[in-house]
Amino acid sequence: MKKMKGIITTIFLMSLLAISSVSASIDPVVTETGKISLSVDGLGVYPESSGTIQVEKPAGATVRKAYMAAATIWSGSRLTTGDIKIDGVDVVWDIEVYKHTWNYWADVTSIVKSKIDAAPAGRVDFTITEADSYNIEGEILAVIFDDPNLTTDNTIVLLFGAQDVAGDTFVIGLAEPIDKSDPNLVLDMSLGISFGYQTSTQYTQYSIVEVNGKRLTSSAGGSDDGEATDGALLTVGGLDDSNANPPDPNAHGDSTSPRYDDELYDLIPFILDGDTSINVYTQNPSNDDNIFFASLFLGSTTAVVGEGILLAPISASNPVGSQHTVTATVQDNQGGPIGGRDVTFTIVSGPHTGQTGTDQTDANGQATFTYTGTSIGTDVIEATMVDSQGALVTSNQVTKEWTGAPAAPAVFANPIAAFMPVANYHLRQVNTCLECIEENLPEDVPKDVQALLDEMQEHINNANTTGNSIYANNELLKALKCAEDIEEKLGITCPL
Ligand SMILES: [Ca+2]
Ligand SMILES: [Ca+2]
Ligand SMILES: [Ca+2]
Ligand SMILES: [Ca+2]
Repeated sequence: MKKMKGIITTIFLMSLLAISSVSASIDPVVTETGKISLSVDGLGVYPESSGTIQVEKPAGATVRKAYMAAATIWSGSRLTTGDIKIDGVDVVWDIEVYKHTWNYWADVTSIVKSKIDAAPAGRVDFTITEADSYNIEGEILAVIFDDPNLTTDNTIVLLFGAQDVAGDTFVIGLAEPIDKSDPNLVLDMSLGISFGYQTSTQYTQYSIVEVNGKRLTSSAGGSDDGEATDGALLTVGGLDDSNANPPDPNAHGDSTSPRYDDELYDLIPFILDGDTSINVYTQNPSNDDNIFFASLFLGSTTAVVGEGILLAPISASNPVGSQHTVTATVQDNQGGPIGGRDVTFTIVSGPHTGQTGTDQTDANGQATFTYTGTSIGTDVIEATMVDSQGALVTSNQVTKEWTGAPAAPAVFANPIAAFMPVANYHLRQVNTCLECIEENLPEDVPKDVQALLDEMQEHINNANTTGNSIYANNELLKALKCAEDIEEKLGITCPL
């Protein structure tokens, strides 16, 4: 049984529909891209009814979004508004999922943002209060920061629901192929699990995770962020954990290290250079772990999980007067291409704001939009489509910087088909001179130089339009003479 409560955003609407159509699995509920970072922490308390959950605030960062996920004990009772409080403020649930436990999701941005934004960099503490501590296993707080100190666009995906113990797969589609040589590349995944119990005498409860068909861990679970007692069993990869992977992906832990795995993972070893998707499979053979949360931090990467739309390239810079093409890729829940889907492209800010275009995806799920830059500045472009659930889905945003055109001498020489080889030789010389003059032309072109450029252009035009190669050659020689004069006036020597 699922129920939606509260005010929901577009992205929530998408995910709610996804959750209600898929029986009890984790699904993406939030995808954010930009100069953003992520803080995740968990808490499980019992017999106490309150404890501290933390946020790590980067210097100068502000909260973009914050979410709480919570779970009850196995076969527990439903929660209602205020059963969990953050600093005394009632958490109002947006999504409720039941499988073996009641799992909850809430947008808590309005509760935590002002305190975090006002706090100095570092740890910020929040007091969590549980109305019935035994019934509530624990909480996860995930905060997405706008971080002005970042230089790359990152993607953060948060997934919520309830894992199918028999096995669930989700696919992360990437806007651009993975570039493993990129020093900023980060592909960290964390899992949030409740009712996991791993002690020095009990380490047979675990979940396995496979990435692109390769085993990542066989020891996910435990009460790393809580206590080893019912009512406090919670773990999530996050603060004070390491993205180092379990050394032996097949080990279940032992009496000395029952909690062999902190649920924070590095997916880079599991992907290949050029990969455009990541396949994650989770399963719980012991049938008593509730995997209800996952986060993905994709540093220097833009991505989408589930049915969605990606726009590329992420950024580009060219002089005005040139054309720019962006490509949208539409994928289904399995990461496969969706063809025949209408895509609308919109320039949402910048000098070309308001320009739009539409295209339909091809068999590769791709649609394109091309426009010519006429003004200097940076455009922000996005693409939208209506997904199979009828919800409007917006892509990541990409930027296009239009720079000042190189001081254009207003002359050009194109390859001329009618030319004899000798004329082509002179054509190459003219082009070489033009390039050199262009590079050395001052911003304010002197009148006498402009006159010579105009004359040069005329000779080139004559060469271009005649069918007579001898005449064309003579015109090019005259153009070269102009170039010589221009060089003299500019005080430069161009190679021939
Ligand atoms: Ca509790
Ligand atoms: Ca942890
Ligand atoms: Ca663990
Ligand atoms: Ca780890």
